[in-house]
Amino acid sequence: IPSAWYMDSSDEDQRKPHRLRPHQPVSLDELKKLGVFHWRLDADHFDSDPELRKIREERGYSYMDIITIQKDTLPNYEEKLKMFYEEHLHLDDEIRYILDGQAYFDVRDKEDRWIRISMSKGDLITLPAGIYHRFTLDETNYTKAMRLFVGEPVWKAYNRPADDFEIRQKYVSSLQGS
Ligand code: KMT
Ligand code: NI
Repeated sequence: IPSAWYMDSSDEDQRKPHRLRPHQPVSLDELKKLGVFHWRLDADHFDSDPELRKIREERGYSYMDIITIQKDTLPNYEEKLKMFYEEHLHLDDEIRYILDGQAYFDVRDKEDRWIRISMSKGDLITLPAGIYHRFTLDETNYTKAMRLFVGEPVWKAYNRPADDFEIRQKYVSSLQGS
């Protein structure tokens, strides 16, 4: 919870699980070493959840909005999904809380291999600034997610290669020795 695994390299439908054979799971501890953190919360009561309030206060997540990713409700659905699945990084942490449905976040490990993180209702995840990652719906084609941010949100994504950014170099050096 959530579960994560190394991906195969087939170019089949991105919405499929893409597990390696044999299955190679990735633990929460391994994700932590990459700077990826996870909480499991009560998504049915997100608007009054003291645990969420505490996380937001402690980490300064003052901004939040809710995005429903589904063909009929998201403007420019196809275009956005395509963008989300381009390998990219941000200058700030990416903080997402799945309120309904499910989805995958893929992150690169230290050896540049893809790890697929399966997120479902109640999972909150933080991806560190500078990590290469991407996002996709799974075969259910629906998720509702809270987006959190420290201060005014900056959604700008830099597609790979973005190795010259200071934040990228900072992230890479943070991996040393962990
Ligand atoms: C991103 O930058 O990868 C995203 O915003 C993913 C979609 S939000 C659930
Ligand atoms: Ni992103």
